[in-house]
Amino acid sequence: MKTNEVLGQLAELLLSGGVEVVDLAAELGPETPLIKLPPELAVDTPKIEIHEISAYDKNGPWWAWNWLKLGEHSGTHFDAPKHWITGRDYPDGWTDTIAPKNFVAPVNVIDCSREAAENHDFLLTADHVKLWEARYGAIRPGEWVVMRTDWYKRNGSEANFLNANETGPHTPGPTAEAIEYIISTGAIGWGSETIGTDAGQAGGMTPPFPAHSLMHKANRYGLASLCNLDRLPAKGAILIAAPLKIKNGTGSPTRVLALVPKA
Ligand code: 23J
Ligand code: MN
Repeated sequence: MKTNEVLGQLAELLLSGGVEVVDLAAELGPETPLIKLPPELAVDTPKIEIHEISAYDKNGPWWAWNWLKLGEHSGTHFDAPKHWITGRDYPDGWTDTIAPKNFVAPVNVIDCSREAAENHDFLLTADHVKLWEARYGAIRPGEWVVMRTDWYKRNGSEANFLNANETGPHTPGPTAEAIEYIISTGAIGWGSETIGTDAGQAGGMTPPFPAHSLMHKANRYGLASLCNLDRLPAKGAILIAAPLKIKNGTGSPTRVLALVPKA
């Protein structure tokens, strides 16, 4: 495999459309759903604000621009290891200190859309991940693993997306054992279509919020509020997810993209 030939072929395929660029990010704005944590436990991220500086007017006659009020963990976003107490000691765990090679990696897509439609609290187990590997091939070190649920189709409505009632939020996610197994494969990160990388009921699991707690303890990453995972193959796509280089950032809204071979 000659590297320059492969990159040249990729360039041709990008230009011809043989490799498609699929947008895995949701629109970012004042309507973007944000996580709501129990008020006795935590302070929430404020709603996104987009403030106009000028729009080809007296504030800037030939240009338009805005300034933003924007949480690190808003919309489609990247979770850095420093986000969680278990990952607090990794010097390369901030958004500005993660090695950039980790922002481009193959992705494994586990389709749980049928299960999540039947059970909003569906939990992906380690056995389910192993069965998926038996069918599609091993998850290799350095790759992403993402959970397709089609939950992104609810992203337009915060109430529908958070799906909370008097017993809290009800959204699908992984068990602690599934995350432990995924870490054992050497996977670089775990992604989901829901508001965070954990299930809605994950605050009551052991450990609480296992996707956050265990992935970040292992210096791995998270991706939340992904869209369009139904447009990806189980294997064979390449994920591009580069957080903003926020100084000492714990996460960042991210325009996550996938390079997908056209069928
Ligand atoms: C803080 C506490 C719990 C969760 C989260 C943040 C997220 O989902 C996040 O955006 O990292 S579950
Ligand atoms: Mn987050």
